[in-house]
Amino acid sequence: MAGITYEDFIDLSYDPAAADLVCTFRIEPAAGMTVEEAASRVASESSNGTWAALPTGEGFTDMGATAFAIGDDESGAADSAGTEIKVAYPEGLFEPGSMPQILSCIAGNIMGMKAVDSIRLADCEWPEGLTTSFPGPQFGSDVREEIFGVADRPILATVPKPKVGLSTETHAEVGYEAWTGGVDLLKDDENLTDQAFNPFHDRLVESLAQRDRAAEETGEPKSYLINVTAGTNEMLERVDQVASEGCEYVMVDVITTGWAAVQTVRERCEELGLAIHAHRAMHAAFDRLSHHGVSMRVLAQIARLVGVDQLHTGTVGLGKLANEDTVGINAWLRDDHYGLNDVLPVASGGLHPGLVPDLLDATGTNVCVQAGGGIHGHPHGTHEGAKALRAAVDAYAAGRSLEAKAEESPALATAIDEWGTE
Ligand code: CAP
Ligand code: MG
Repeated sequence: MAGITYEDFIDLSYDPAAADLVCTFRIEPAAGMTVEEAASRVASESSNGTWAALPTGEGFTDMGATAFAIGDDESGAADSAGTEIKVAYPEGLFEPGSMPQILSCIAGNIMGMKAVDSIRLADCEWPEGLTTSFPGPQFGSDVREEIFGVADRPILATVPKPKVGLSTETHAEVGYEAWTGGVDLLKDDENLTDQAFNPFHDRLVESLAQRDRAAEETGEPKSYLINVTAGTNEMLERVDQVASEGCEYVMVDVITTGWAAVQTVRERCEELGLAIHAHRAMHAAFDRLSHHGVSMRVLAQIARLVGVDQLHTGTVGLGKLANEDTVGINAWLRDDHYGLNDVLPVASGGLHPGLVPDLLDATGTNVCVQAGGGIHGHPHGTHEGAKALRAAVDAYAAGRSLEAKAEESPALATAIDEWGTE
C-alpha cells in the first residue's frame, strides 16, 4: 500500500537540513529486532507513525523524522549500553516555543516502546528557528555583576538545614548569620514551600528584613532565593509577592513543577525583572540510568531555552550526589546558541570549604557555589561556616592556597579540621 509504516523512517544517506532538530539516542533493540528496525521505529513513533501501516494522501503533510546515522558513537560513550543513533526531525513537526509539545515528540511514547529494551535521549542539536522561538535566560551569568557587583569570584549561596521544620523567625535568623558571614544568597530547600511551620509570605517578609539588615551591616548586596514552586496559578501569585516585597529572584523546582509552568513563570519574571534560580529535584529519575531516560545535558538545554538564569548542574563528582558530566554541561550552558543568554551553573550537594579548590579548578569561577551542611554543620555554627566558605572562595580568587588562608581565618581552619580537603 502507499503510505507509511514503521520501516519507512530510516535513510542512512539522509543529510539533515539546517532547520532539522537532530537528536542523539542510545538504544538497545528488543530481542529479535535489528538496530536499524528499532531506529526506524523510534523515528516513526516520535514523529508521525504508529504500529499499523497508514494510508496517506491529500490533506497530509509529511512530518516524518528520519533515522540517519547508526553506531557512529561520536559521544565517545562507549561504556554505555546500546548503540548510538541519530534522528532528524523536520522543523514543521514542532510548535515553536512549546517545550511540552517538543518533549511529547522526542522524549514521549518512545521511552516506553517495546521495540527497545532501553532508550536514552543523550543530546540535541537545536536549530536556529526552534532555539530562537524560546526566550532564553533574562540575565544568565550577568546576575553576578548586575545583582552582586562581583566579577572575580563565584557567588555563594546557602540553604538552611534541617531542610524543613525551622520556624519563620529561625529561618530568617539563619539567613542573617549566613549573609553576614559572607554568603550572597539565602536559598530555600526544595521541600520548603508554604507549610504551617513556616508560611511563604511570612518567610518572604522576615527573610528580606534580615537581608536588608545584613546588607547594611556588610555593605554588600544580598539576595534571597525563595522557593515559589506550586501549581502554576499559585506560583504566579507567589512571584508577584516576591517582586512587590523587593526581591531580585525566585527559585523554581523545574522538573517537579514542569516545563510549561516554568515557561509561564519566565514570562511573568520578565515583566517583573526577576531572575530564576532553577533547582532540579527529580532530575535523576530521568538521567541517573546511563542507558535509559533523558540525559542531564538535554534537561540543561531545555532549561536554558525556556529561560532560567541559574541551574544546578552538579559538583564534578565531589560531594554527596551522583553527577553526569558537570563540565560538559556547564560548557553547553555557556556556549553561544544563536544569541541566547548563558546560564550560571550552580554547584551544590555535599560541598564544604575544603572542596572549593578542586571544584573551581574544574568549573571555573563563573558559577554559584551552594552549601547547606557545609555551612550549618560547621562546629561553630552558621556564621563561622559562612565565613569559612567565603574565605575559601576568596583565597581561590586571589590565587592563594587554602592552607595559607586558613592561617589567617580560624573559621576556615576549623572547617578543614572538621571535613578535610577531599
Ligand atoms: C544541598 C541541597 C540541594 C542539592 C540538590 C540538598 O544541600 O540543598 O538540594 O544540592 O542537588 O538538599 O541536598 P547540602 P543538585 O549542601 O547540605 O548537600 O545540586 O545535584 O541538583
Ligand atoms: Mg536541597
